Amino acid sequence: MLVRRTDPIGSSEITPEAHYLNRREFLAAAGLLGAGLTGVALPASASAAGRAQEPKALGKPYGLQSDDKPTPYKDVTSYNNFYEFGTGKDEPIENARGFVPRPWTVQVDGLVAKPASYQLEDFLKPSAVEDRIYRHRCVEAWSMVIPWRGIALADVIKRAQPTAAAKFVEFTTLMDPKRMPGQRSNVLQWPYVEGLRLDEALNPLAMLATGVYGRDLPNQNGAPLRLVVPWKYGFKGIKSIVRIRFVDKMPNSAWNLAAPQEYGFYSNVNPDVDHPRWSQAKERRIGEFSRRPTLMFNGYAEQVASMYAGMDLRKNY
Ligand SMILES: Nc1nc2c(c(=O)[nH]1)N[C@H]1C(S)=C(S)[C@@H](COP(=O)(O)O)O[C@H]1N2
Ligand SMILES: [Mo]
Repeated sequence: MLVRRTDPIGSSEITPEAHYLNRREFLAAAGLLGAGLTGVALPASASAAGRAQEPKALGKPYGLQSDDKPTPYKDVTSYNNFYEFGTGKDEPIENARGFVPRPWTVQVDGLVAKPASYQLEDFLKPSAVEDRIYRHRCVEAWSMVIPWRGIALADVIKRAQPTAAAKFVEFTTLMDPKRMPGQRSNVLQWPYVEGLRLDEALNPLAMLATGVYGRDLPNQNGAPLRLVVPWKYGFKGIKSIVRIRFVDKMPNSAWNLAAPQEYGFYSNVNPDVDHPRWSQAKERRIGEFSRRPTLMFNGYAEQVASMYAGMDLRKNY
């Protein structure tokens, strides 16, 4: 059997983060060096402008612990997995720079009374836009706290009116190798797909995000529309969605297709179920150095645990 060593993730799971830290240190040093070379201190106004560029963390906090504070905008938007734009976490910000997420069509179909193909603006228009600050935990054992902007996924589902036969929701990313250079390699099966059980998709925490920090989503974060399910590992948060399809059988998901023994359909954050190649008991919050314990369902147990009552979460990982 062919074992593909590709993950969201990687057998190289330590290296990219070390690379990231080194790069940040390098940039900081380069900044200092630059000022030193010109021999001119930055004018007060320039440094004030620099500070003003950090957008305010907007939103109602959900599931935050007392020591959770929003991860800086720069980190949220420069440390990303988005294999359509490269497998390194520092690549999407570079390789997605020229991506134009307009015009954008979202197809809603499958087992629904109201299938339709929407222009993004029409798809969003009837829904209330909310700012919510969520914890974000990657399967790779790093985490962030992210102020998202978006709409409730449940709102979109209610508009579509799923039939009684609909049991799952499948999401699909844009397929366009001309605009998404990563799709020219077979590192994953394209297009990227993900799925939720219908009750999970209806959970009030599940969002379709259109922004971070009160601004439109940067391309590397999944512009113009991506899924946010904060009790699940980050890879469930499919980016640049073009299709939402209601189905009766459990849909495929990109990482489950790539490595089924490592990435299950449910992908709930669970400190008690280790990944086959590393522990899930702790996580490194981006920007911090010591690791913190991982919480069951990423701290959202109160809102989501009942959906998994009676399920063996070691089998349904
Ligand atoms: N289409 C698509 N969606 C994707 C991915 C991807 O490679 N392609 N990577 C996933 C993984 S592994 C993670 S951790 C999150 C990262 O999301 P973030 O940029 O908001 O942190 O996006 C997820 N969504
Ligand atoms: Mo991930």
